[in-house]
Amino acid sequence: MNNGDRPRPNILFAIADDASHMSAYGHDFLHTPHFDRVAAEGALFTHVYTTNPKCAPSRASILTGRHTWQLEEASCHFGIFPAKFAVYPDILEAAGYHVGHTGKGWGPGDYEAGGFDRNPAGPAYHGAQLDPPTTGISKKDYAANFERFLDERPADAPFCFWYGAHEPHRAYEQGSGERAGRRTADITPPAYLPDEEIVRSDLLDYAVEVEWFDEQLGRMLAKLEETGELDDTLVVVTSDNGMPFPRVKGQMYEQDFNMPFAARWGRGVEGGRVVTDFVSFRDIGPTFLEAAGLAPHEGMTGSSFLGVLTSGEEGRVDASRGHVLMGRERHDLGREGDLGYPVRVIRTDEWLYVRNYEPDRWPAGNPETGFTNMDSSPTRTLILEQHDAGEDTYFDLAMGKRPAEELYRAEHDPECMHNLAANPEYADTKAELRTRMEAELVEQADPRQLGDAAVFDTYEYVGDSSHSWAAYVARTWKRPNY
Ligand SMILES: [Ca+2]
Repeated sequence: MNNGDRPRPNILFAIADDASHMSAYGHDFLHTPHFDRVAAEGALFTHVYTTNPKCAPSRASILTGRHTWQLEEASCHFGIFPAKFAVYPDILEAAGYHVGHTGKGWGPGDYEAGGFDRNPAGPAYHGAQLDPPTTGISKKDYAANFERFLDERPADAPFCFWYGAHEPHRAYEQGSGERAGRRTADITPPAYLPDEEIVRSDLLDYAVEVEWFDEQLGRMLAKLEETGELDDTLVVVTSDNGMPFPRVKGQMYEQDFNMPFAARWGRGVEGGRVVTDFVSFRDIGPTFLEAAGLAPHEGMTGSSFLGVLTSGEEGRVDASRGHVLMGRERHDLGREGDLGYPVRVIRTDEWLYVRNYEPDRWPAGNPETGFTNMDSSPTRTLILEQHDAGEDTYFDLAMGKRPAEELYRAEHDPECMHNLAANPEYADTKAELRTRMEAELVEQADPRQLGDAAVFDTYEYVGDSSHSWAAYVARTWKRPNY
């Protein structure tokens, strides 16, 4: 479709860091009135998926409109972002948009080594700080940075702004949720985490951080209302990957990459709708370009869902949007040889099929160097203490080695607790999903599917290497006794 006679909109893209929950979905242990407002006055999506559930590769797919295995070094965490991949903020800037970002843009990783001279999310607007009453920890005032960005806008230029909160990424101030008046009795942990007081309290700490993200979003929406521009702005709110708890962030289950997602555009999007179309993060860039009246970019392999947004319809709007693919390669270091844990996944209306290519490796780091592919947290500590005491239910779920194939009825088992891959009743289903996924990976030129799997482990890691396998070997090396 084309953009008709609508003026090209401003674009406000708000992305939380590690949030799985918003109250619009019925998650009642937190309150996100501003996300909920965007959803109520626009569209609430139920099936939007990151390409890769870790900060840097997820954000790279958003910016480039490409799948994670189409991004070379930018497929990895703490890697290099090659500038040969065009990013939508640059394309919009060339078309006359005023662009900028605050907080966390693309990262972590090195964009300068890849040839960018600024963060691929756009020029940075940082600096403002606030002292929130609930925790006493100074926080970034993203909304004030947004106002400065607006003040610098040339007359008549539309804007494109990336609001990348650092929240609810860890670390948290332990107990901040309870001190803010939340009760651990009001929350039930998911089935893959121990139902213990410390886990409930950890989830409440996470909740107040999600709410900070939302509160700042609310101030940005209020500013746009004040200037009379809210209805001329396409507002999209989401998160880069699932919550920073064991078996979620960085892993390969439904709640690790099914993201909260709401979009509002007063002049273009009819409100009050729930949309079930499958959308991949690589579809976001193409959508912004189409909203701006631009032709699709040859470097972007995702497809615009602007037509879904502006259709006024709900439920499954575009019948072709019935599945997505996800995957991962190397995230953090710490596995033997610093190799990645490669996975590819297909999610259809009913099923989640997971292919673990190296089942002999540990999925979340390893016991020798620590489980470094899992953020440190009170919940992680509890599970490791249980493991030391011989209780492995939750250890096996989060840190344990996994079979080469997993199959979940994800629509009915979103916590992915019942692996049906070994059940003969579903052998045909599993084979069909695998065949379909592999054919699509070939079409998308995934090096792993084309016989060049080793390339992913050759990419440079630019983060802290103190948890690397080499550092572990150096620390534990003993002089031979001779
Ligand atoms: Ca993240």
